Amino acid sequence: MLEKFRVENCPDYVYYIQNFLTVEEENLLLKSVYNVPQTKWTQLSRRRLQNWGGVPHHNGMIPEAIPQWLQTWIEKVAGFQVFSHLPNHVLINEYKPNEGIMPHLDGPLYSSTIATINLGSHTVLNFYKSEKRDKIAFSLFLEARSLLIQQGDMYENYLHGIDERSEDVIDNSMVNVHNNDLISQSLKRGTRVSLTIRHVQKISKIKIKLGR
Ligand SMILES: O=C(O)CCC(=O)C(=O)O
Repeated sequence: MLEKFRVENCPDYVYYIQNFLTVEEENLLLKSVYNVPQTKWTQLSRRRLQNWGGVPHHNGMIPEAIPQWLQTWIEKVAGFQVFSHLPNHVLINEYKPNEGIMPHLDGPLYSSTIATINLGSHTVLNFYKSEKRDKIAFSLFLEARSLLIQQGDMYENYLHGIDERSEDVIDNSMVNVHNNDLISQSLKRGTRVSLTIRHVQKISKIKIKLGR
């Protein structure tokens, strides 16, 4: 089912689905993301985030109930049958223009499949070979309303990061761009919200219920 969305010219496996959400679904989801108590946000120096399902930890994540507005999207993505375990965690990141994330590996806290729902603005996700961290190996152009799925070699062996920029010039290093009209265009970034859906492998026995 996913094969037609497979991105070539990069390591196995990357799937990219444009317009995975409608504009209405995107607006509804953004409304839910911003309709949480301020205390749910963790402010970092170059972005802010929300953890849902618990806070992943090497000693085991203490699981928390995931609200229905997110569970619905977990189930839609899991419908592609790419996960060996149903995801139990969603990390929501918000990036303003000029914000980004340093190249990193997600590592063994998670099972090796990640799904990312992209809302609000495009961005460019850069990939680096673990042994050559100073040079971009290739990039992906992520449009608002798209879904990205990464697994296997991509997950295990390539760092990913987002440069702190206010605009991106589209070029051929972005291996999922097939529309030649986009090449050389300079696109201004808006506020982007990403939902990273994953399975945290180690769970603590303690349970916390929402609404208590
Ligand atoms: O926003 C994204 O797409 C990347 C997020 C990410 O790499 C992370 O939170 O570990």
